[in-house]
Amino acid sequence: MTDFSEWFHNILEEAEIIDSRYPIKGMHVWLPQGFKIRKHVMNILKDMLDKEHEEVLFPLLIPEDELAKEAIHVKGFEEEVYWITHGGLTELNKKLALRPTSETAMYPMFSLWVRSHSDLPFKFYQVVNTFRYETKHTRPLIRVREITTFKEAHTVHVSKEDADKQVEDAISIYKQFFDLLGIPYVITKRPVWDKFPGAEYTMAFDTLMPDGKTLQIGTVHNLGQTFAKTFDIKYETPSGEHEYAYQTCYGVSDRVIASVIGIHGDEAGLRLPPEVAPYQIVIVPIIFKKGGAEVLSKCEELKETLKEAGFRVHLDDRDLRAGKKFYEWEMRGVPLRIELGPRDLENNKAVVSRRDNGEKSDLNLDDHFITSINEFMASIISNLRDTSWEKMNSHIRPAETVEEARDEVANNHGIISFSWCGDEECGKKIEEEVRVDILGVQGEYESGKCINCNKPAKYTALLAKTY
Ligand code: A5A
Ligand code: MG
Ligand code: ZN
Repeated sequence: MTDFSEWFHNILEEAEIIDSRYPIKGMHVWLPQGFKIRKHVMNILKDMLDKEHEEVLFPLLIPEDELAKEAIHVKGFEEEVYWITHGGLTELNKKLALRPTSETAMYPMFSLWVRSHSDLPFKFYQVVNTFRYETKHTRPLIRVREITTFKEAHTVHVSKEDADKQVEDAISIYKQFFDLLGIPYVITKRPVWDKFPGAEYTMAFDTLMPDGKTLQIGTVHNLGQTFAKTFDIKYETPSGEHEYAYQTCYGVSDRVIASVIGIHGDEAGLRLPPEVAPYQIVIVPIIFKKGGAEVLSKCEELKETLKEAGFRVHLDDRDLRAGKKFYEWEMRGVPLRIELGPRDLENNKAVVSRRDNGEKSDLNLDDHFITSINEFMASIISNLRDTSWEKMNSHIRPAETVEEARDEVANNHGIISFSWCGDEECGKKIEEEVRVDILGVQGEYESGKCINCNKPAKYTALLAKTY
């Protein structure tokens, strides 16, 4: 991929994921193929969340006074909020914000709902659109002004320990989710100047895109008692006292779909993990002049068997050259293609071709062939996952000095790990000197010196050019 940005833009159009010609900057139309991928991706996550969370749906609009209540939070979002000022011709006496995120929509209600310790924990989530007037360069799915696939979970707990534990649980849910999609990630604790507005701390998942820039694909925030104090979310303890609750929230967006497309894609187009592919299998009959009807009816039979086994399968019986069909389905990322011609029919077999690695093999159409298909699917996702992790890991390099970090970044080596004292001023200096962002820290560091100030290092930190 020589120019990722151009590749990404083209594939969204060619594979009919998104139409970016909608006449508002940063807002796009989901097309049928994209919508299906989005649906399957979100269903994976929803199934995981549904085990312990309950799905809810809050209004899109937030009254100005509620949004303004949490000072740090509103400061963080003030330049990104869209406002509704009129109802028809009448000026509203209270402006209404289009949610940039839903803390200030939900928490006034949480304050009404939380009564006793026995009501807790609360674990809610919703999948909604949110609006952010982004000033950085917008890109479909990656930085949008209408985030159409905003999954936000919000939890309430009786103790700090429970909230800390919830952060760990959320991280483990997101790990499983990204693993199922084969998306590699680094997890860091964001520097204080980059945490979510109002949070005690933010844990973030970043992945590495093919152009060497990292993309934040998920965040988990420990909100402590900040919002509970602002919105008066209190519970009665067993001994009858009233205590402020502890909260967390965590979210992902359209960026997850951007990473599935961008990270697995290749020169020929999409390479979709079977779980999220609109069609998992496409059957292409190889028809010559004779024997066409028999081949077609065998293909129909195959399609029905695969459908009954639970696969999303399509029989492409259009009157087109097989090569043209191959090209098209490869571009759309269909994980498996089955080709069947008159010779195969005689031998009761077909040819299976994998999109992930291009390998072709014979498939005996005996009683066990569904087992073989299942094995192919499992092998495809594990191959996509392994190769993506290898690629990302090969672009994580250590740097001993600020100069070295700068060179590595300039040579497009992705993510740089380095020793850092943890000091805010020093960190900002590093960001300035290397012209990158510090993603965050990965844990306590035992020995060594900060690459910038030479003071004893506290952490191993990561930096990268970011989206
Ligand atoms: N309420 C919490 C969960 C929240 O809003 N967190 S957040 O601000 O970090 O957003 C959650 C996730 O949405 C981010 O991790 C990022 O992956 C994604 N996101 C943020 N702004 C976005 C934008 N303009 N376009 C696409 N995705 C975005
Ligand atoms: Mg920054
Ligand atoms: Zn330092």
